[in-house]
Amino acid sequence: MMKNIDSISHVTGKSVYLDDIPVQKGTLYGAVFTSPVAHGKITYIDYTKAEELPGIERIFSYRDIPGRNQIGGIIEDETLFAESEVHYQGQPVLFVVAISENIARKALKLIDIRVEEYEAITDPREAKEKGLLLIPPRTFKIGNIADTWSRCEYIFEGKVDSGGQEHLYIETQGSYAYPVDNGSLRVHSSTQGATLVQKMIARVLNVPMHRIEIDVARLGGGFGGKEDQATPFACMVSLASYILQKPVKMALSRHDDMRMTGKRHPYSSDFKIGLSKDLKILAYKTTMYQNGGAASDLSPAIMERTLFHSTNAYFIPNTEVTVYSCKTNLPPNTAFRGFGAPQGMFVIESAIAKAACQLNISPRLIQEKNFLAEKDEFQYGQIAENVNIGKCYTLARESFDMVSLENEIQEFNTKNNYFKKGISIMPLCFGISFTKTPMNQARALVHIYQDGSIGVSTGAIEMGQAVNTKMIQVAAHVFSVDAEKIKIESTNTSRVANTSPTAASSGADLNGNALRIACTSLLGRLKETASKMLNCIPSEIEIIDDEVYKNKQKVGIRWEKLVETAFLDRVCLTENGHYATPVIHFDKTREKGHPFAYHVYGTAIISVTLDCIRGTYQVDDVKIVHDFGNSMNTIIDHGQVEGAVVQGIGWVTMEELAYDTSGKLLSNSLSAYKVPDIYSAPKNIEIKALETEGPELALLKSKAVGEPPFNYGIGAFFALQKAIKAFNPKYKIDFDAPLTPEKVLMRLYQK
Ligand code: MTE
Ligand code: LUZ
Ligand code: MOS
Repeated sequence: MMKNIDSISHVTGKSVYLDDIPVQKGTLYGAVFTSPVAHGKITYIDYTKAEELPGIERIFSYRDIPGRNQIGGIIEDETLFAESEVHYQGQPVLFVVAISENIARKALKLIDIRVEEYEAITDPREAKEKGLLLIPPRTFKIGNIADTWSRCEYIFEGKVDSGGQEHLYIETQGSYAYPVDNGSLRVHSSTQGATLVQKMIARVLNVPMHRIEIDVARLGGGFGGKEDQATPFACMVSLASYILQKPVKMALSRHDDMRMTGKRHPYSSDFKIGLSKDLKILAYKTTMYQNGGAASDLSPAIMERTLFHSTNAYFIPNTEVTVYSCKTNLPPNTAFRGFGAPQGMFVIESAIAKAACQLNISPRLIQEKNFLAEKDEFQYGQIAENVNIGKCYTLARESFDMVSLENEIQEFNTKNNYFKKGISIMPLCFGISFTKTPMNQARALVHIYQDGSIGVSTGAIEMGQAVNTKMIQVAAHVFSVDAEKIKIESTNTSRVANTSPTAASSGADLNGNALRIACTSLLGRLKETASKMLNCIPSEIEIIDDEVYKNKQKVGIRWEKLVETAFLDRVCLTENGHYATPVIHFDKTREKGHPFAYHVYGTAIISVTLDCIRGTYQVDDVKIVHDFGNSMNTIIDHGQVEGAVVQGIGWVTMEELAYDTSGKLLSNSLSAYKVPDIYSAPKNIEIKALETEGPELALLKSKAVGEPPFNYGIGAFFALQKAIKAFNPKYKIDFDAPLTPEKVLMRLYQK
């Protein structure tokens, strides 16, 4: 199995990130001056003193923008620099450019600003009450809940809260821009969305997109945090570079990155669930309040994915799910692995946990009664095909001996007074494709050089998920040549244009299929050359392991010779491949369609041990059956599952964002914001693949893997909840994630 091509250069420090690009002579450095209050009107601003500081080149405000002061992608509601009003603490107001980063940061302290403060709102329900919505609410429904409640044997209601989450990519946001020929700019950006950055810079500068070249070597992590939010920083350095005609660079400090950028959306929700006597879920209604922050950013799309995944892996014949996207005075919240799906799944799993607790049964009994089956209709109209949830669950139940695990835990709990264990099952169904159909397209540009080596450019951005390794595998597979022959170039908008962000777990699917198409077409040309050389027809030719075969016989012509001959014969050795996912469509006016190419399924069993004196806990075991399809790289795919699970566990257990009443982020450093480390990661993660052929629409039948397994982590919440309940039967179960040790302790001794 091919290893991640970056692994050696990562551990030896040779991989190039934004900050490793050698800077040009005369490069200037930028720092951002931001709003000190969460909501208000700027009544006075004076930066003459800052400008006089030796080494300061210039300070930019919205007045210096030659084009539009607007960087909103889906909704145009976000300025690059505040004009008169400010809407969150950390909102960019000015961009200071100096001969060094130190001087630029020093100048920030000399800026005098006065803001007339308005009321700041941080709670989404309060925002909704006041009519502060980013976009109108949306509702997905199927069947008729109103007529169903009366038929339900049991009805339960509750409230569910889930918190935000800091991306904590190791490389902070940053960008480097410099003028090139013809009034153009070349911009290096740590972004998942090169074309979005290009488009917004062009908008801000009022130049055509062809003047702006974006180049991305790789990111030190993105996790969604750089799908939209790399853009403002790239726009700022570009503005300064364009006006000054000098190279300008900036990278946020960790602290600035944490306080200025958006995070996973916190949600607050109400649910009502109705079950029959035999535990079939007949009706489910939920109203969710998404904390969008001060501008839309990707919130409308995230809201949509919450709606799509609000019933997780279950078929519920009558549902009504509504999401309000609420405008608050926090930094605009944004994409984060799972993209709204985890928030939706947490609510349905909470509803099931509540029902099970009230009925005094294991939630598993409700879960297994309600799994999606073949040809069931999703709320959004897509008919479920190749449904693997039942298979994953059954395999997990059998191969991990789920029932004995439950019994062992029960036995442990009867024998131990101050340590309690809990176990939970987390099923998964996650749709693959951007929910906005037009985004599901990609291109790849392939050059075969005269010496037989191959250069590949695609729109995919490497951020640690090893998409570049998968791209090499695709080219090596189609040509049947040694992977050493293939080089993946940086992601560059001049080589591959109009890219979708590398997101929605579909980076490999979309770009890999474009690459497969380009390589297949080049292979056809090379076979034609070979057939001429060997006096036969192209269909008699094969290339296997760098050698030409005719009718399954080796003919003594190596790949290099074939390429050289084709070149001398003036055959075009360059090809552009284009891929657009077939089949998918969605009609927003009816909220029905077939938005996903396929779904990813799985089942996780999570168990925890709780120290009932201290409230501290350990996740012991995560046992997973995951539906990889026909995994093209099991090492990489397992790594993706492990990383995602740990990140998911972090979200529901230890990662707690705290703001004060003025909207200031208190958990703005790693001493105050706890992320999973090697000590808090589960002691054991066991991953078993569900063996299937894999769907045609996945890259080489290998399913997308980036985001779906994040959701397994949610199970840690319910496992902990059960451990608390085992210690304190009086604990009235509630749903307020993250379940930090402090919150656990309070619940252990609740009366
Ligand atoms: N893995 C690493 N190491 N670093 C990342 O930033 N991002 C995740 C996932 N895995 C991420 C990662 C997210 S949010 C997505 S959408 C996918 O990778 C994107 O890559 P793919 O589409 O190629 O799977
Ligand atoms: N980004 C996006 C995403 O623009 N649309 C999506 O559907 C999506 N899904 C997951 C992650 N990012
Ligand atoms: Mo991932 S949230 O789609 O970048």
